[in-house]
Amino acid sequence: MKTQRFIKTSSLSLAATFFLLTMTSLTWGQISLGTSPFTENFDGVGAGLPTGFTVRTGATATNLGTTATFVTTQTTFGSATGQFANYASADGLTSASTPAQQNASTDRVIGLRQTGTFGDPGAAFVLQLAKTTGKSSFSLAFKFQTLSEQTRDTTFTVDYGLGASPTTFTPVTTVTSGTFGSQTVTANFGTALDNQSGPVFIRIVALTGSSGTTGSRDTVAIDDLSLAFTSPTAATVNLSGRVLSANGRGISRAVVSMTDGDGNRRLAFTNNFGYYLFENVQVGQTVILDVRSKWLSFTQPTQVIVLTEDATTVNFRTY
Ligand SMILES: [Ca+2]
Ligand SMILES: [Ca+2]
Repeated sequence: MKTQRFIKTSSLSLAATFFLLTMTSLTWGQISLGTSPFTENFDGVGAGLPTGFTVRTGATATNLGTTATFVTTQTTFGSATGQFANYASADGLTSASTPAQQNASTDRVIGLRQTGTFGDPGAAFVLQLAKTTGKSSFSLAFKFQTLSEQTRDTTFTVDYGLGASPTTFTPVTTVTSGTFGSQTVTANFGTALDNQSGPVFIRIVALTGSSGTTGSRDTVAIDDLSLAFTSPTAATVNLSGRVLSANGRGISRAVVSMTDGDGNRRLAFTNNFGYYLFENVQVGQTVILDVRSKWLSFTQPTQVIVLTEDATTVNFRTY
């Protein structure tokens, strides 16, 4: 059995508008993925963290951690205050760049300075995806930067947890702070994040304490994050039918036009038996079919079809 749905065209109702607004508010604070890749350069962190990003302390392998304050004030590499803050990116600067040069940089990052009482261990940069339905093969790339090299080093783990409040996190790769500058980190999630109907958390987290027993911790940061994934290419279907006289005879050389969801129009002529055919029409969209003739009038000259599979009997009849 074919499934064709004929829908009435009507203006968006108040109820539908309210529903859409509600849907938007449900995903507030999470990243709603569009096309791949999702990217974030953090250059706007002077106004706050981007949607879907949090900074946390108290994170462990079984605990997401508690949301920490992000300091939006421009902070310099040498600041010894334990906090997450808005720093200049290492890109284009050196460890000797002055505070004025750092503050002049529009290339910003989410930075972290750990101390004995702040985030060592347990500091985490966290991004939250609303869902990954229909998406697969996730891989993450970002710049891990050391902005101030101190005696101790900290190893950060890239891990992920699934669901609204995950208590299990799976490590994927690690990176350790070092000399001033950027390291590019890539994390391939395989199929682990595919097609999740609920939230997905990805963390860059200090699960273990910094190395060494004396001295300060490095100031580190993340920049230029990119999350790539694949979306299935939409399947196509064929749309066909006949143009018939009132007594059921096929009408040849009738013109049927199809307007797709993007407003593109295609034309097809009926053959000697009244059959027309549109091939390779993207499934899942609503199309409008029109039949026109100078000499004939039709009972239903316009039909609106929601394409879910091949449609083979979209017929038109004359009076
Ligand atoms: Ca940046
Ligand atoms: Ca160090």
